[in-house]
Amino acid sequence: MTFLSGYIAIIGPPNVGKSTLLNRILGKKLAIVSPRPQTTRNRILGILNGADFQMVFMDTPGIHNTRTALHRSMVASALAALNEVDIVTVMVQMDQEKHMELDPILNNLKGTRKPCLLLINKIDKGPKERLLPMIRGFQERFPFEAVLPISALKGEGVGLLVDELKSRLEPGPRFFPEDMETDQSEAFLISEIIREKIYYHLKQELPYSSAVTVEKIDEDIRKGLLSISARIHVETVSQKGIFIGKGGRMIRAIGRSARMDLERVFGVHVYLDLMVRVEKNWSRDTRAMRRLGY
Ligand SMILES: Nc1nc2c(ncn2[C@@H]2O[C@H](COP(=O)(O)OP(=O)(O)OP(=O)(O)O)[C@@H](O)[C@H]2O)c(=O)[nH]1
Ligand SMILES: [Mg+2]
Repeated sequence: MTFLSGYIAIIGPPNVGKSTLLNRILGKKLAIVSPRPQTTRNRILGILNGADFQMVFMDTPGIHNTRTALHRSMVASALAALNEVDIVTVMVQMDQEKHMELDPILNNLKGTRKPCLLLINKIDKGPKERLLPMIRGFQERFPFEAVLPISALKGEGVGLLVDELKSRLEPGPRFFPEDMETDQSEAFLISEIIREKIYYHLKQELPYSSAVTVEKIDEDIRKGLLSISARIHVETVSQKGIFIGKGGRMIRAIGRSARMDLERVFGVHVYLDLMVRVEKNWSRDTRAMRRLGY
């Protein structure tokens, strides 16, 4: 029996459901998800292991027009994924009209010999009769090997997608140990879960001005307790005030939801100490970005 393996990129505009799909395929939450665009900032690997195959999925930041240093680096890392993988899946969502935001992606894919699949996500939301003309439109725009309607949230079409991908794997090694599901460190996963809660609790542009670092993790196995100390970095003093909130209400709310999620993920009690710190205009400063993990 030949062993089959490959890297598979999930790429597309912001907010179409790329991270939701990664989580759905892996059957657990590896990537954070939010109703707002530009949630994912780093590439995240999810490794699907079978007896005779290994598929390494790469979730990427959404591709969009952008100016700040942070967003430029996000988009660059997503586009670079196209060169590093064996199979490309491009995701769009049903309720978008023209899908012009695909142009930079399709331009980057021109001339590639890699199998490219188009995923139309969120079919649970849209009228099904719109699917057929959409599929045809995409096939005219780019020689996709397949156009697959899915619902990453509900799971519809996802099994079929995995089968389609499996049939395109080539003989290759197991890139990662069989019991490995992601390349993320514990600290990164913790900082992402905290960041996810920020997207839910804070309005408008505020989440985009924040970054999270984990300063310390102490595990007391006897007590089943994980003590985490983490920092939220914001760009201005006034943002710091909003993140803390009246009498510390906001930071407590973020901490509480993060702690509940962390307890679910790690299966132990969590003590979470959160601090807010100003790192002036960090998202425009590549050196500060590097310090914060971007
Ligand atoms: N109805 C519906 N909602 C979905 C589906 N897939 C994802 N969503 C929702 O769409 C929103 C964005 O999902 P994400 O997975 O964060 O999207 P993303 O493409 O990773 O976004 P970025 O990381 O910002 O590029 C979330 O609110 C999801 O719950 C789907 O199949 N159906
Ligand atoms: Mg994402």
